[in-house]
Amino acid sequence: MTQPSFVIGIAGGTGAGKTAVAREVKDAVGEAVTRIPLDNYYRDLSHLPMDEREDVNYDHPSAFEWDLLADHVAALLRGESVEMPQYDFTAHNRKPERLTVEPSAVIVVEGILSLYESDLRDLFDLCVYVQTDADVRILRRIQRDVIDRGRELEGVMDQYLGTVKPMHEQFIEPTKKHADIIIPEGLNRSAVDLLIKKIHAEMREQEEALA
Ligand code: UZR
Ligand code: MG
Repeated sequence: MTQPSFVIGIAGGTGAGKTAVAREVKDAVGEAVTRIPLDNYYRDLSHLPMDEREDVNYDHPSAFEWDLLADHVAALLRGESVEMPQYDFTAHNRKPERLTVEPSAVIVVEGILSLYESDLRDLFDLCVYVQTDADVRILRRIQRDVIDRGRELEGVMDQYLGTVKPMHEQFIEPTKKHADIIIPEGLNRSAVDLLIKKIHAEMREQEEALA
């Protein structure tokens, strides 16, 4: 497929509702949307033992392989398929297997620091920041890490205060200035509906340009 793509970056703090927005967009628009989770571009840490992997600061920009992600988005825009890495949160590491991603009309890059790196941002047609209060986000984070991922509450609290919160304030929150749209509380129905309308309009334009 050589049709041009509409690329959306969705950023925001942990537990803000980024993945929920991206999934909602995918459900509403369907096959034409490819989701690229930033998590999949955490650096390969296979060379480190587990105890050292546990100590990595996963909220710092240096944790991500930015060049690979930008290369992949650029390749999709050229109409080429890519081999997307997969991430394993339990192992704190990239999985050995990759997933083939085909070019599509809409690409959604979603993750805490999606709007951080300028080379990547330059590839985005629309920058979205999901803005949710820190108390709501930590409650969701506890729910996810303790209940869904079986972690100890103590560890989640230490990590939140030690890296998640300071990195949020230093690196994530400031990327809000790059946003074209700010969505309150993640799944804000009206905001997400507007985003979906915008995507449909862009897809119609792409189709008309090709006709
Ligand atoms: P979202 N993260 C982990 O907990 N373990 C890992 O191996 C890799 C990442 C966390 C990361 C960040 N931080 O806050 C969060 N820590 O995943 C980002 N610590 O994902 O936006 O879905 O919360
Ligand atoms: Mg998420």
